[in-house]
Amino acid sequence: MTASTTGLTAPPELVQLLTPEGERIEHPDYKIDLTAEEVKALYRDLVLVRRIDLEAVALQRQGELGLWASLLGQEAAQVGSGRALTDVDMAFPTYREHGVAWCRGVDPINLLGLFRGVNHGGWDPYEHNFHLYSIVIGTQTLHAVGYAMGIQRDGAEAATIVYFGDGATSQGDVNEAFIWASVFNAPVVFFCQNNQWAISEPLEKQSRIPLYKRASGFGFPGVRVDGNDVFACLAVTRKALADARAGQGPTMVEAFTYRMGAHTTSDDPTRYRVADELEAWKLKDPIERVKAYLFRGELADQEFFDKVEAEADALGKELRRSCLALPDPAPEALFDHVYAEPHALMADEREQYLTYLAGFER
Ligand SMILES: Cc1ncc(C[n+]2csc(CCOP(=O)(O)OP(=O)(O)O)c2C)c(N)n1
Ligand SMILES: [Mg+2]
Repeated sequence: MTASTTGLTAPPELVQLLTPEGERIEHPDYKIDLTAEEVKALYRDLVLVRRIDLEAVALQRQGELGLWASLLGQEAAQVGSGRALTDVDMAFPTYREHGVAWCRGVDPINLLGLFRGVNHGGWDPYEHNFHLYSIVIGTQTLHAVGYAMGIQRDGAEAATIVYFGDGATSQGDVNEAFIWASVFNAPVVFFCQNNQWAISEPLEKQSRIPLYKRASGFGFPGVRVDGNDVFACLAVTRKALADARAGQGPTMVEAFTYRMGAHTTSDDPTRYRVADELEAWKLKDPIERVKAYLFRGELADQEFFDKVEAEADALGKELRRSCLALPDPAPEALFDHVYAEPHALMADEREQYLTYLAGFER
């Protein structure tokens, strides 16, 4: 594997507004003016989202969750894009978008309930305009394009964003979604978090060209952004969403980042990737660079950082407490949300299942 295929060399086409050292740089196409308060709010989001993730990994390790897909390393991509959304926009996530869920206002306990196996989806997609997690790779891109075409026909001034990974770009569904979005000029942003790995398959097994360049073959713009730079992710996604709302059709955003953890808690990445890669990406940490920027510009003092840390501690503790207190659902609840209306087959199967359960001594 060469340095360029493992993503260790930042490609020149990368949109970056904040260097890994915390230095603010300009980009001619992506102007962004953030107040100190706005930067501090982004920093808080990044820290809290990382803490939710850390607590969830610990809970899984202690047997309290069935599984967890960590977002470690991808906080800036998720918070930057998540904070670019307005209330009327709709987001379609994969299974790793805990940071976007946070930005949409979904209570993280719902995410934990899903991975604990005590709820069947977790939240009402319309409550926060955040769709249900999708585990089947790439399917949500078609759902998102269908939704985008719907709001386009309604004449809504809103956009849709859909999240997917580098591996998902090899799915037929994703390529079909690109075509439909393109020819119908659908108001959708394809937000690809290129975290360099699809479980154990490296990026070089998905594409011979940078992923964002795929977009031009489908007839819409593609842009590669530093996925560890929350300012750049915010600016690039804002523009893509604004273009979509203004009737200019889809954009593909490739957030160039790195999956710092395992694919899920069931995976052991030491079996297929080298530690050097991880070490190199640690230097590009999305949180440290915002902290350095705030320090450098004297925009925040130690008291602020301590306060955010204390808030993260409290959030982690509360999340753990409420996770352990989640009630188990009734077994027959499995049949409740299969159809919106009562359904004879479901009713039959529910009865059979209850009879079966009644055969056990409790
Ligand atoms: C249609 C389908 N095929 C295979 C899988 C198994 N699978 C789960 S995650 C994954 C890799 C996805 O990689 P990527 O799209 O890069 O997303 P990441 O997990 O890195 O965020 C695969 C193949 C699946 N869930 N769905
Ligand atoms: Mg990936």
